[in-house]
Amino acid sequence: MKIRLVADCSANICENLTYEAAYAPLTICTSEKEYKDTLDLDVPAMLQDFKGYKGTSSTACPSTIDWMEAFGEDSDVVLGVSLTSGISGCYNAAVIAAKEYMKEHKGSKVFILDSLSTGPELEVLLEKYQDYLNEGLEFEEITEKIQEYLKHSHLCFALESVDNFARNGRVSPLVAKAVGILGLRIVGRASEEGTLEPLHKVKGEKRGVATLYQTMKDEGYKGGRVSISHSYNEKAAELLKNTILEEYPNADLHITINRGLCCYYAEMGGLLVGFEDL
Ligand code: X90
Repeated sequence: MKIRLVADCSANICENLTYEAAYAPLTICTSEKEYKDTLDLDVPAMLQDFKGYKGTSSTACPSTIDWMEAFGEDSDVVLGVSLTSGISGCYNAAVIAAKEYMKEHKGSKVFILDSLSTGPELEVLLEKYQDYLNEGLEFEEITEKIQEYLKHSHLCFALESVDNFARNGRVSPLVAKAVGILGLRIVGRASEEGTLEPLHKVKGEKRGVATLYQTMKDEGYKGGRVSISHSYNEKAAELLKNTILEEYPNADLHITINRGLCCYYAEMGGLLVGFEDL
């Protein structure tokens, strides 16, 4: 039986997966260029281009064709997770693709979870799918259990800028304006509705990380699985990692670097953390 784990590229690259995995790409567009966030996108080069770029930019979710390609040529089972329907059409496209795929590949089963989140929370969810597969659970059991697990997984973030969110109308201009002050970081979470919810404004990186950890604990973190991702800010990611391990030395934790889409929205220095409250 051919099994595939699938997400969109906002999941970054999940190195802990032993099953075949694929990522449907979103696209980041400027008036000069389009960057399709596939595995071969040169993210540092894209960020370099953005440094000198003053024009408009936007993003586009994967097409149904992109999703179907990610499902593979002849998969029997596809377990997928998409970035939040609260701020993107990504999930919608995935659901249409899933129906089409099952029509074209008789007998195949495709399930897509609306994560109501993004980034490293998707990684946590993919790893959970993998646990269920390793336990030998059936497709239907897995799809039920992952929806239950979603109630126990969370995303928190510390961002130095939400300009690209504002530029694309994905947070209110009021929120964007409040963060725009130099040196301030916004610490928040993915809300129940799958939108960006700012909770605290803090000055400086150290305080940013401390507040991020406190926010994780407020969301119920107690030593379980964690995935940290960052936009070229290894120092902050390591600081968060050590803060977590100090209290929970056995936490199952790893760090990844954001790919194109997360780098674009979380912007340079941005730190994201996906985790379970179990
Ligand atoms: O064009 C599209 O459909 C893309 C829509 C937006 C994608 C957002 C990805 C954000 C990545 C930011 C972290 C905090 C956001 C939490 C919100 C749920 C990184």
